[in-house]
Amino acid sequence: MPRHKLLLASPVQPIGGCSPNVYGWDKRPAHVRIAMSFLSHPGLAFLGANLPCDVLEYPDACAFAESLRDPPEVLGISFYINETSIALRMMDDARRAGVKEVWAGNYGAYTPEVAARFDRTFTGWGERQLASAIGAELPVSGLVHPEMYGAIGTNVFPRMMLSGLLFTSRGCPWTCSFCQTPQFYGKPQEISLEAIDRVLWTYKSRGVRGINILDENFGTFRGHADEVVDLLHRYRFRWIALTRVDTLLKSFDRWASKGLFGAHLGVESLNQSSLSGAGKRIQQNDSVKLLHSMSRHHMFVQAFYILGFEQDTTSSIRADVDMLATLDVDLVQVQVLTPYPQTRERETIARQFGIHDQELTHYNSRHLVWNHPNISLTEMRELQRYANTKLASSRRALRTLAKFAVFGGQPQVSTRGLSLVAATVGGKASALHRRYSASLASARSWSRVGWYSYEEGASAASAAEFALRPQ
Ligand code: B12
Ligand code: SF4
Repeated sequence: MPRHKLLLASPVQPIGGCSPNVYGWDKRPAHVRIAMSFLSHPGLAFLGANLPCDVLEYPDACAFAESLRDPPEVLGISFYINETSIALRMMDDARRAGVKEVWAGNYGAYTPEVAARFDRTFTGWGERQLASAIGAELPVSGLVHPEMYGAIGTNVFPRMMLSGLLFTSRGCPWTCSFCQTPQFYGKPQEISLEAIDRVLWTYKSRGVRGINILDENFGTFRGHADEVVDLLHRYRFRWIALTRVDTLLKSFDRWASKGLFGAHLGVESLNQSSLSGAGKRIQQNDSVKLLHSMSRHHMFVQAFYILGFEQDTTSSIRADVDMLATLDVDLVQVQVLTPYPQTRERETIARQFGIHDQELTHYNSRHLVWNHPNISLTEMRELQRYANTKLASSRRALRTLAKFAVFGGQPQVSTRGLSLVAATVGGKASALHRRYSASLASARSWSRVGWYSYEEGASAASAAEFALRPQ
């Protein structure tokens, strides 16, 4: 019997029910645009599937207030660093409502100054730590992989496609200087094939046809990844994976023959000196080569692209963006290099250039918070706009729709695409659409307004409420 009545929640959202569509961020969206939201919160879903606790995913203010009417003994909040002020406000509300302890987890809990404000913090994988904190046992049969969904769609079609989310490994063995992940999670580990098989079977039985693998780097454990790929192929899924350019290049032919439909790729930069400086150890040529191969197969590509490495200048960034715009990439998530706490990047930047902005709400990869040697704040904003206008056009969105509906991720025009879309938006998946109808409606609302990150939204008034210590 657990010792505590525990509620786990993610931060209060202006639109509840799903994660924000962080891809439409500039409020001047193109006529045709692609939108993606998560209907499940992976961190909380894993904890909820393996431990006795209640879970509140993506609440709006009303849902959160309602959850405190009969207050739990402990509230655990899962938040990212830029959501810190929301988490602190939730903590205050919870205490006023009679909650005895407030705990924090996820990357938000990794900021030392923030951790001190909570009764308890958890960094890294939570299941084992939380089990011991509440005196509960984890399932004897091993970690349960929960059923979780994401939605992708467009503003020009009323239905969104559902995909099953899959994690096959945890952690990352690489050590890119700007990234918190390796330190935060520690040694990478596999998720058992049994757990993966069980959840894939569930997705299949619900009529899901597409799988979205969101490991930090799918393929880290090559043998294990190959076995997962065989399973995906056996279930006849089309799948997309979050991975690195070098990892995908090594396995491209094999994975392409077994249902690979696209990738979320950390391209980070097309500027070789920036890549080397960040310890990224990928080659610019490799990124371009891989993107060409994926284009030949009409595969979906989401690229993470970082602006503002120390070597970058306004003209080098413009040249990079122009080059990126010639490549067949569907969604580019343009991020401004941010010195997140406890990274090598933060130490170096603080020492060499100084960090002028300690306001955590701005640590969302969209603000230049440090003194860049070559680029001013105004220039960076302008470059972000330039990148967004060039990379998020209606034309590009139409090309993406064709990849899904006309090619289905195949080199030639294929009826598989339409059948995939038809099956995923309705057909056997209809029951799933009904189950998630409220979250899907929220996802469509997000696609209309575009992401307003917290500093722009209702929480802006309290943006200065909490900040890092000046460096
Ligand atoms: C899915 C995802 C998203 C989703 C939503 C995720 C969500 N939580 O709802 C979306 C697309 C919305 C998103 C957005 C962003 N993301 Co993101 N995202 C990811 C991704 C791909 C997977 C995260 C995940 O689900 N992991 C799996 C789950 C099981 O692990 P987990 O969340 O860590 O949860 C475990 C533990 O942390 C712990 N735990 C978590 N919460 C709690 C709470 C308690 C009380 C306890 C005890 C334990 C506990 O237990 C869980 C189970 O073990 C990671 C990259 C990666 N592969 O890790 C990036 C990543 C987390 N994102 C990142 C970034 C930068 C962003 C953005 C800022 C990017 C942007 N500019 O748009 C935005 C911020 C959005 C916002 N909310 O403000 C960064 C780091 C963030 C940071 N350092 O704070 C990452 C690591 C990518 C990277 N390498 O740069 N993201
Ligand atoms: S950026 Fe990606 S590859 Fe590099 S350390 Fe972070 S998770 Fe690993």
